[in-house]
Amino acid sequence: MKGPIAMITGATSGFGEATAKRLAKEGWNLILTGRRVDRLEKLAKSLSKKYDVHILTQGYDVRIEEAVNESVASLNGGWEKIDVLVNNAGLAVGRSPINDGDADDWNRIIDTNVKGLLYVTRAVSNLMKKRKKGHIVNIGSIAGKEVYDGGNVYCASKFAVDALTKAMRIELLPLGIKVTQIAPGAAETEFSLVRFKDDEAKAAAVYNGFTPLAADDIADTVHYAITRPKHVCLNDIVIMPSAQANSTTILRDL
Ligand code: NDP
Ligand code: 8X3
Repeated sequence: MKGPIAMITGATSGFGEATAKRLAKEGWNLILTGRRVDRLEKLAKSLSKKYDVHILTQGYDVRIEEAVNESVASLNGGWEKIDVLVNNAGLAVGRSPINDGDADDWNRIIDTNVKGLLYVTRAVSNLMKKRKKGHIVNIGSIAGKEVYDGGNVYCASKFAVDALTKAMRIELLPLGIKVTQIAPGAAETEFSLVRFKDDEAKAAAVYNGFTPLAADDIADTVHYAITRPKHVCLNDIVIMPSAQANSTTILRDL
């Protein structure tokens, strides 16, 4: 296989899908993961037809520790030589205040955004350790920098990603692994549809009256971060729509 290898979690939609498209265009071979296998296969087929790269798909739920371990352990024939891991799979579910919170929503958020990221990171960093090189990019959020009303558990999960990124940077340093966090503000993907449980009107209202980030903006940022020289690591990138000053301040033209 010529060209580097990137593994992207959550490549069926949004940032993950856009990053897959961007990296394939730049000559990266890709391991694409997510639960919706039909989407993974369709994407893999179209990218390998369009570009001279190899694409491997692995359908699993990052919340299932054994599934993550088995999928990563099954990589062979060169696929185990992962250069870049993009820990992107994640979600928010609900916007209720804590006193009205649904424990199922809380579990989905924490199990995916925190524990899933840990399972994938442990498995892949041990592959990178063997080659004494690698780069892990964690997709955090502005929600992991500032708390907002109704953000509670999602914010806590992204604050955890922020803390884990810092911990990884210390602990994976001797293994030759660089660690970057990209923390975006509002971006129009399937994120709000998932958060509002398929309520399209509520999801669309999030982006009313301003231009949010697009998934391609994040793909561009991932590509920039992973193509810096060996001696340079971008530790933490906060990327916002120009109309958004912080978690709660958005200039809307309504
Ligand atoms: P999307 O909903 O469009 O994409 C989320 C991706 O995560 C999908 O590919 C989905 O795949 C995957 N995913 C979710 N749960 C699981 C799971 N249990 N196992 C495996 N894969 C899973 O949203 P975004 O692209 O916007 O979100 C990507 C990341 O960016 C998330 O971590 C999100 O928190 C973060 N983020 C989003 C922002 C935004 O405003 N959009 C801003 C800041 C950060 P599938 O359902 O097929 O499993
Ligand atoms: C997603 C952005 O502001 O909806 O991480 O939490 S926000």
